[in-house]
Amino acid sequence: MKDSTTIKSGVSLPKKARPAAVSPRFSTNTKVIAGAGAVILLLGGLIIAAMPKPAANIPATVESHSTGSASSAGTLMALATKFNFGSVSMARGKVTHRYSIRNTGTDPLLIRKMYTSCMCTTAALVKGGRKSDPYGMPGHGFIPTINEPMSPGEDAIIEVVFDPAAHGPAGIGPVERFVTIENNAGRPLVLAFAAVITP
Ligand SMILES: [Cu+2]
Repeated sequence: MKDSTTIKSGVSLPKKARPAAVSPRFSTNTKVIAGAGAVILLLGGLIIAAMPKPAANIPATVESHSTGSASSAGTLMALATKFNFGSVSMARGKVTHRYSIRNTGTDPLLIRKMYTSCMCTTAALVKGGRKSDPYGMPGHGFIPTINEPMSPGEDAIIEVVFDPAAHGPAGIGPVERFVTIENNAGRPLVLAFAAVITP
């Protein structure tokens, strides 16, 4: 009798305790799962919040497109960019050289400005039977904007006049001068010449 009662009570107690112990375990597990779900939702929200950043690239692509389409198809070239007068006598006066230039591109271009590196040198544009005013050195006179168009394949002449006596007797010896032709198709075209000035 004593054994049976102790067995009954011993058996009955664990049976009551088990369901009570199991049900709290389920509830804690669901809380952990719910907590993990909240973290995933939070991370998802952060990723979505970070997504609009690539949209900032749109203005950059528009910018590169507009610069790419701007006047890059015209090209101003010279048959020869350098010339050597050799020995030039002050007593014999001014000397002239004609450079041939061409728009070798596929689009029209504009010659904007022309100027020389020294007051002893002038340059004029000769095109279609017309000759421009001679342009000199910036600072030795106002350099106007020319805006002379050149069609694709069109030729022109840059007529350069050099005065060996412009610097007086101190100007004897070797010299190098430059003519710069600004245009809307790219970098300025620079023509150069050399001379050795004698009395
Ligand atoms: Cu000079």
